[in-house]
Amino acid sequence: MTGTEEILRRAARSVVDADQEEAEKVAREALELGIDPLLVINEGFSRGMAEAGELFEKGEVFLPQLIIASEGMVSAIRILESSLPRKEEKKAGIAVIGTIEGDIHDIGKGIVATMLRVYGFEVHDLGRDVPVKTFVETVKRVKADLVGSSALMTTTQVGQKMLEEELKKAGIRDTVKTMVGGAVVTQRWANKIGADAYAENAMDAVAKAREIIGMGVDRVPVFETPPIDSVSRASKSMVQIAKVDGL
Ligand code: B12
Repeated sequence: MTGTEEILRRAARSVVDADQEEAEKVAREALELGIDPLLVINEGFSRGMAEAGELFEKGEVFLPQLIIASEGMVSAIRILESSLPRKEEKKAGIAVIGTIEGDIHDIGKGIVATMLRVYGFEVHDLGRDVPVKTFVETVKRVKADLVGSSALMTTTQVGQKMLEEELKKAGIRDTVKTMVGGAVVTQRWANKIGADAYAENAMDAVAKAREIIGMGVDRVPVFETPPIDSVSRASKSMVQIAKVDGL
């Protein structure tokens, strides 16, 4: 096993074991070894969170442990983010992002925000549990090119639809592109509510963001990091994707 593989394995393990100290240690060691921080976030910690989620669903892990696991992952990501490069000097666009009201899941949204920043977007991260009106007001205030909303629960997914409606009511729907994501969200849902794009993971989000704000697919960034589709698929398969047609 190479040094990188070992780091990725330990990163994933630290989340499954809800071992915050080890998660932070692995993040620091990864930086010392010069391993790509995005690789460690996407293929190490995120993989571990997908596994922890599976155990949670099976009832083998309980909420308090999942909370500690999440905290460990968040602080490890913070350490890794401190050394992330900015791939572009020129501003790619202005993005507003947040997790829909009623939903406190923010790890994936945070990774998307980070990736957008790395790829040159000015990102206004509103955090989690964000009322639709705050999204709308911020889009207006910062003159955003893009607004991304995250929903991890079927109950909060409806907020993404409300966002589409409220942007229309405010008369600014034509001035901003909308992108939706989160474990329960699908391309079908995005089509249904009239969002401009759906992205399955953070890298897909960067590519789609650039595409919809008119930077062209030919300029989609080339990542050194392997695709994390596997993580997203694992994550999705764990979620009972509800029939949201009625929402
Ligand atoms: C970690 C976690 C938690 C943590 C959250 C910590 C945090 N700070 O975020 C804690 C322990 C606090 C938590 C709490 C709860 N959770 Co929870 N949680 C999870 C879990 C296991 C993993 C989520 C995660 O972080 N994944 C890792 C990241 C990297 O992946 P991701 O979020 O999918 O993000 C990626 C993509 O989706 C995409 N993406 C995400 N956001 C966006 C946004 C945009 C714009 C775009 C383009 C893309 C994009 O890119 C990301 C990066 O690749 C999921 C299971 C799952 N399969 O998702 C359950 C899950 C989401 N939780 C669930 C539930 C029910 C809850 C609770 C209600 C439990 C309870 N009984 O209290 C509470 C929620 C309370 C609330 N009001 O929100 C359910 C939701 C079920 C449903 N279908 O509605 C799930 C699916 C577990 C389950 N199957 O039961 N949870």
